[in-house]
Amino acid sequence: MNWNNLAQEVAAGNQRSIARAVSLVENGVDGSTDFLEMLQFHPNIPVIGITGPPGAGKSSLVNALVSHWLERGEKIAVIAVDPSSPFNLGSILGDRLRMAGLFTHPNLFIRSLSSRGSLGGLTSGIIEVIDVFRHAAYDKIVIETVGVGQSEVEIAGVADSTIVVSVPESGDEVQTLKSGIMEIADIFVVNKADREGAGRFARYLAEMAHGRLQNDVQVIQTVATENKGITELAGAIDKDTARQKQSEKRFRLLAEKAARLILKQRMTDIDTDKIAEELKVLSNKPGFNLYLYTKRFY
Ligand SMILES: Nc1nc2c(ncn2[C@@H]2O[C@H](COP(=O)(O)OP(=O)(O)OP(=O)(O)O)[C@@H](O)[C@H]2O)c(=O)[nH]1
Ligand SMILES: [Mg+2]
Repeated sequence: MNWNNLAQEVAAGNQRSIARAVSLVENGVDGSTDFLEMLQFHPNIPVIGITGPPGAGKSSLVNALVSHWLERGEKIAVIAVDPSSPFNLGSILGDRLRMAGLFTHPNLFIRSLSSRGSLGGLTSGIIEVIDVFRHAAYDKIVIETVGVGQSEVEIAGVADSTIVVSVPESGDEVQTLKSGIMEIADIFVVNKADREGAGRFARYLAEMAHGRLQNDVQVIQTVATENKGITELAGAIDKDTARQKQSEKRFRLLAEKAARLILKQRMTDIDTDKIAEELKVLSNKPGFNLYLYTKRFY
């Protein structure tokens, strides 16, 4: 494997090389750490997270936004994270983009990642994959993730701008506003605004945000399937991205990513099967203490 060559091809925007690099990095194959060390870090490429409950219209929104950005001549990378199956991951998003004739667009790269085997809801290789896209100098990196469990809160740990998508009926479900969601949203989208109650719910979200002194939080109504509100949403994203560039949050995010990488590195030689075997013997011995036992791994 000529990693140097691969790094150059990725930087040149060669889609096949990007696909290859993403797979290698995602699977953490031998040498991929050295490869990651070769990558150029373009700090100003915004990572945009899109989350929300199943069926809220996230993929439809990504599709509409991507069309909008491609028309503007931008290069976009999309990551679809699926919490359950590694096979139908983002298949709906893929179908949509295929239908829109965008799937093979030279300025679009779409990749599905499984969230299995990760520390939390998000896939463990996502930071590295994002950095491959950064090296390829995409203008924007978009992550779609279904808001179940912890994943929507986790996405805020990797995205510069987090968009929380809901629908007018969500107003009736306290669950939508479950703890954590209000704090992570930079932009609220009330999608399916062709349905009743969208305006009321949008105003409610704005009031909630302002009540918490989150005055920069924007609330946008969209009808993703009819391309309504997409220009406004794209504008809101630009505005938020510009705001984030000035903010301390960027460095906190970067520190969080650093911490995740350090944690991952420290965990690599921890074999829980082996530890279980050892504990089977040790824990029955008098004077056993788990804190003293774990000290050897520090
Ligand atoms: N009426 C209406 N339907 C919409 C709108 N946006 C999306 N839909 C429909 O809602 C359904 C779900 O849309 P998706 O875009 O797949 O939603 P999603 O949030 O990506 O779904 P998951 O990835 O499965 O969580 C589809 O049948 C869409 O056609 C909208 O603005 N109005
Ligand atoms: Mg989807």
